[in-house]
Amino acid sequence: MITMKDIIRDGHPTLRKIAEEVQLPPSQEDQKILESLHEFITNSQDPKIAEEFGLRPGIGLAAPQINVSKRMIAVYVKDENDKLYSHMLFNPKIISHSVEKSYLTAGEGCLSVDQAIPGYVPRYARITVKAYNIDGKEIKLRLKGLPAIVFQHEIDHLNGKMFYDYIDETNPFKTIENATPIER
Ligand code: K1U
Ligand code: NI
Repeated sequence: MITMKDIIRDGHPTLRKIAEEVQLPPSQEDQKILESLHEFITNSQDPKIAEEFGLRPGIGLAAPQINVSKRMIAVYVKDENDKLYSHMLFNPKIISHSVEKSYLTAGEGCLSVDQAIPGYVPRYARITVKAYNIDGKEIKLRLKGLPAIVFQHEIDHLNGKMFYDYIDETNPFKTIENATPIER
C-alpha cells in the first residue's frame, strides 16, 4: 500500500518530466500501480486508516507523484450534487474544453507540496477527457465543477506542471476574467 513516504515532494525532478504513455492493453504491473494510486486516495479519505498510517487526505493522485513517470491518474471526488467521480485512468487526454474558466476560491493543494501556496489557479470550467480504464477500454468523460479542476490538476502532473505555476506572482488573488468561482 502507498503511504506518504512513497509520495515524492516538490523539487524532485520526476515532478517536472513529461510522463510516458502507457502501452495498451495495460500490463498487470501497470494495472497494479493504477489500483494502488486509487487505493491510496480512498484510504486517505477513511479517517481511521488515514490516522493509522498518517495519510494526508487527497482527492486525486498521479503516478509521477510516486516516482513512476507514466500516464496514469486516479480520482475520487464528489461534485456539488454529491455525485461521486471514482476513476482509474491510463493516458487521459483533454480533447476539448470551454473558453470559460473556473477556480477554487480556497486555492489548490497538492500531496507533493508540504506547505500551503495561496492564490487562484485558473482552470477550464468544462472539459472532455478521453482515457482508458483499468481494462484498457476507451472512455470519454464530460466534467465540470470540482471534478473538472481535479482532473486538470492530475493531468498537469503527467506534463510536469504544478498548480502554483499558474498563480499570479505579484497578485495571487487577481481577478480571473471570464471565470466562475467554486467554493469547496
Ligand atoms: O494531486 C494531488 O496532489 C492531490 C490533490 C488534488 C487536488 C486538490 C485540489 C485541487 C485540485 C486537485 C489533493 O487531493 S490535495 C487535498 C485536497 O484538496 C482535499 C482532500 C480531502 C478533501 C477535500 C480536498
Ligand atoms: Ni498535486
